[in-house]
Amino acid sequence: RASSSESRGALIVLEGLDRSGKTSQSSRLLSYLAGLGHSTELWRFPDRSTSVGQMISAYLSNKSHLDDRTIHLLFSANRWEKRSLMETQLKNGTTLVVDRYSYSGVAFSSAKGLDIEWCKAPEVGLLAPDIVLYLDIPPEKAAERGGYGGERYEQLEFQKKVAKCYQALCDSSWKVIDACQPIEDIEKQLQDAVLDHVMACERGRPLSYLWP
Ligand code: FDM
Repeated sequence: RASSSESRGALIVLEGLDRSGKTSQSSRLLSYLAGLGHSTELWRFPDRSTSVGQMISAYLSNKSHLDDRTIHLLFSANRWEKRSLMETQLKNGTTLVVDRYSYSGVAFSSAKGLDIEWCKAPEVGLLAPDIVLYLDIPPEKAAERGGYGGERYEQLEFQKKVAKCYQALCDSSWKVIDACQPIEDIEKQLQDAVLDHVMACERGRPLSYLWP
């Protein structure tokens, strides 16, 4: 082969407000890619299985209280502790479908009033996604879907702020999908959006790093 480019899996990130449908669409996307014969894994952040993740989980369920910057850095640490495994899996050729990533980290913390650049800083050097799929839903519609489970951030007024912060992060590399459409339509649009990226990574698109 002429170049040093190595085949790898794609890093696919789904973002959106609570109740935007990320979690069910992530698993549908995983089944689709697996059905095409791709090696794939479903990941999510926060990863509550680690000791950092348990601190985050206690915070989200209001069992503990932490300073805004402290919890921000724990969310970031939770991604850093998974970074090397993430790189290994991608280089092994496994595509990762990730439910929330650094964009949630920045959007939710800056929605509390923290400076956006301060929020972005600890994410620098993490692997950059090949594509960000944003499931776009008006906060009021998301709230109507019900099932806010009572976790710390699951409140309409706060979700409205988060939506504005996501808008500030969104650039032309994001694929914004109207999350109010029927589930199957969303599913199809996500499938169409990822395929080119999965192929490009197979052909050896180099890994890149936050913030590109
Ligand atoms: N969240 C998630 C953050 O505030 N920062 C982060 O870095 C991440 C990954 O945690 F309200 C918030 C977003 C959400 C909450 O997410 C838990 P799940 O998807 O409901 O587990």
